[in-house]
Amino acid sequence: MKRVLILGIDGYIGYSLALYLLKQDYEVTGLDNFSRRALVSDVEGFSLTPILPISVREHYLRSFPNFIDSVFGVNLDDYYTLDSLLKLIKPDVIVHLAEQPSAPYSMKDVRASMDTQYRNVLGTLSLLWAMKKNCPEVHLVKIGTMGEYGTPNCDIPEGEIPNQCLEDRWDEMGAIVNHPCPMAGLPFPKSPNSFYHLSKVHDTNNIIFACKNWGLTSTDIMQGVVFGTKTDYSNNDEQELTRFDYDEYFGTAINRFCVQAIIEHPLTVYGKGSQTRGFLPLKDSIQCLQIAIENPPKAGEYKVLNQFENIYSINNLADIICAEASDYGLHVGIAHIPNPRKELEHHYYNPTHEKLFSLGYNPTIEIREEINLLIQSILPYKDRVIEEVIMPKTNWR
Ligand code: USQ
Repeated sequence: MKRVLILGIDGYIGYSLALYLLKQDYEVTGLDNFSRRALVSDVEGFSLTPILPISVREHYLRSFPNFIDSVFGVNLDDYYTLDSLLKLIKPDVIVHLAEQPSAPYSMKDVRASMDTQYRNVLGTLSLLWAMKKNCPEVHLVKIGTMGEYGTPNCDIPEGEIPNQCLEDRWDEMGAIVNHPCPMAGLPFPKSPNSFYHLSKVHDTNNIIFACKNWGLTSTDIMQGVVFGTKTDYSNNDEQELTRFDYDEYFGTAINRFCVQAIIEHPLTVYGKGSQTRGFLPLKDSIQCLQIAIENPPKAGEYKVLNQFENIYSINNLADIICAEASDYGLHVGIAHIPNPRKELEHHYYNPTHEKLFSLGYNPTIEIREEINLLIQSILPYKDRVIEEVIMPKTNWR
């Protein structure tokens, strides 16, 4: 089984992925600096699900015989620690989830936007140098975002840029003699809407450069908005609960709406609500990450996968959530509030997402059922909701 290093193992997706892989006999090592816990508490948010202290989580992870090690309290820009870790662990795959994940947080103020770009761009750069030195052959699975593309008035492609470091591409003086022809559409012009999404574009450019110049190999996953609490291998034990944020900064649309629904708070649809995005349940996100781990690109190649189940408008989702909440006797309304973000509300949106399907992605088609189960799974935590963090306060304009 593969040896996987998960950067960001304490996060929403990182912890779920770790348990999922451990239950399938992968060898897992994790790194985390607990920044997600710290940032959420900085904005006075709170995970709806009671997540355990890190010492207890670590103890649980170590109860799996295939959990190799954890490196906690370390930032990715700590190049020397990363260097020693890669030397020691010798992973087959590195899944990089160790970034500041919130677009609204990155638009909060100068400190938050600098913090976002510092952590994300420089952390990833430090990782690329450490990989070049210690393990240039390792497959880097990097979580990017569909938001890198923005909402352009044209179709959004997937594809790969082939290895550009092969010997026959260069003459003895180092000049390019045989330029590979990237698949049409890549690199694709990006038009992101926040400093967070921009940080991911900067990451992408740095990764493409590292593949082109040093022959690193990477799958860059452009992921849609994730929702839900469980994977196919989750049980109901408290040690297995992943975090579930619903505040303005770290909660995402469906998760926020479901928390609002369980306290019968009107759903906070921003603006007209016709903005459209790609969404996928947490269990699909984890399934797709495993597919990415098991299907590396060719050595030296940079590959893009657009990872989402389907596209939905915010209005569409709000209607589904109101209807599903009524199954639990909840009466939920919809409040169109002034959009705090600067984003197109009516727009063309047609991203390709065929590659994961062709590699065996078996999607959760029934979004209504999934949302129904999500509401059911968070209802027991209703009394933990802090209402004050629901309404948005950050104006992106
Ligand atoms: N929205 C509302 N009401 C809310 C929250 C959000 O109408 O209470 C709308 C927003 O205006 C936006 C859409 O929902 O049009 C999505 O917003 P979001 O907060 O769910 O997601 P976003 O800020 O785009 O970012 C999230 C994650 C990020 C990930 C990204 C995937 O925080 O880590 O990269 O989803 S994507 O959006 O596809 O780029």
